[in-house]
Amino acid sequence: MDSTQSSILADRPPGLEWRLYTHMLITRLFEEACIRWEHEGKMSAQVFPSRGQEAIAVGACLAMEKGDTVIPSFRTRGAMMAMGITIVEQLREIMHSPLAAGGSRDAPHHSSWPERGVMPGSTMIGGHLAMAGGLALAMQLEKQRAVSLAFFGDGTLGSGDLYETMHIAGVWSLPLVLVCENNGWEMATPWQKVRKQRSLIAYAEPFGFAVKTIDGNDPWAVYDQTRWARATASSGQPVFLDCVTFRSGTYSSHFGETRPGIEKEMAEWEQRDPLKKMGEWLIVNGLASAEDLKRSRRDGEERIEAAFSQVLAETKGS
Ligand SMILES: Cc1ncc(C[n+]2csc(CCOP(=O)(O)OP(=O)(O)O)c2C)c(N)n1
Ligand SMILES: [Mg+2]
Repeated sequence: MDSTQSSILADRPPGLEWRLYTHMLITRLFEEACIRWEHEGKMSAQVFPSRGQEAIAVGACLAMEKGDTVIPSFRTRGAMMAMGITIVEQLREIMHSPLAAGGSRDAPHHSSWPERGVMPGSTMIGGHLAMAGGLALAMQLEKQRAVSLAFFGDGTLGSGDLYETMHIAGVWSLPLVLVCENNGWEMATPWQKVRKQRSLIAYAEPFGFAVKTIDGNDPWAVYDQTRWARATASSGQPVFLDCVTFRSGTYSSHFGETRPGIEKEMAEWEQRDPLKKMGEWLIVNGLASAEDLKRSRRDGEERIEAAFSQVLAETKGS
C-alpha cells in the first residue's frame, strides 16, 4: 500500500457507511418501482436496472469532490442518487414533467444537471467517453484540481471512441477517470464470445493509464480506489478502473431474462449482492439492527411513492 492509499483509508468521512448503504438501497427500490410502474402502464420510459451493480456508481460518486464531473452510463442510476439529484428531480425527467430541469428532452438515463456535476451522456455507447475526455481537457486548460469521470459497460470495449479517448487522454495526461462496469455481459452475449479475457486492464495500460481491478460489488473498495484514482488523475495520469461485477437484473424493463442457463452464476452472485453484504456489514459492526434496515426500506419505499404521486400530479396538471 503506498502513502496515497493509506491516507485515503484514514480519510473516510464519518457516516460514509450509511451513505453508501442508503444510496444503494434507494437506487434498488427506485428501479424496482420504475419497472413496476412501467409494467402497470403508469410510465412509458424504459429503465436499465443496475441490480447487483449499485456499488460501482454509488461508491465512485461518493468519492467525487466539488468541481468534478460525472457522466453516468445507461446503467448507473446510483450515480444520480449519489450526486445528490433527488427522486423527484429524476422522476420529472422520466415522466416528462413540465418542471423537468432539462426539459425532459433526453433519454432519462442521460438526464443531466451540469451545475451539480452530472453531465449528459450518449445513447451511442462509448460516445460519452470523448465528451468526458473533453471535460478533462477543459479542467486541465483551466488549471482546476478537478477530475472528469465516466461510467461505461464492458460492451464499450468494442467501441472505437473508447480507444480514441484513451489515446489522447494518455498522451495529454488528462485528469480523466474511466470506470468500467465489467459485468461480463453485453445484452445477451457473454464476454467469452467477444473477448479473450475477462480482465480489462490490459486494454488501458498501453495508453499510459494507471489501472486497477476492483471488486465491483464492494462499495468500500470502489470508494477507496476512486479516491486513489482521483488523486492520480488530478496529478497527471488518467486512470482506468475495471470493476468486476454481475448484472442480476434483466437488460432493461422491456426485456425478460434473455440469458438462458445462468441460474447457477446468478445464485453465486446473489450471495455477493452489494446491498445485502453492506446491510450485513452494518449489523456485524453494530451500526444497525435488522429492524433499522427494515425501517430504511419502508421509509425509502414511502419516499419513492410520494415522489411518484407528486410528479404525476404535476404532469397531469400541465
Ligand atoms: C454504438 C452502439 N451500438 C449498439 C448499441 C445498442 N446497445 C445498447 S446497450 C448494448 C450492450 C451494452 O453492453 P454493456 O456496455 O456491457 O452494458 P450492460 O448492459 O452490460 O450494462 C448495445 C449493443 C448502442 N446503444 N450504441
Ligand atoms: Mg456489460
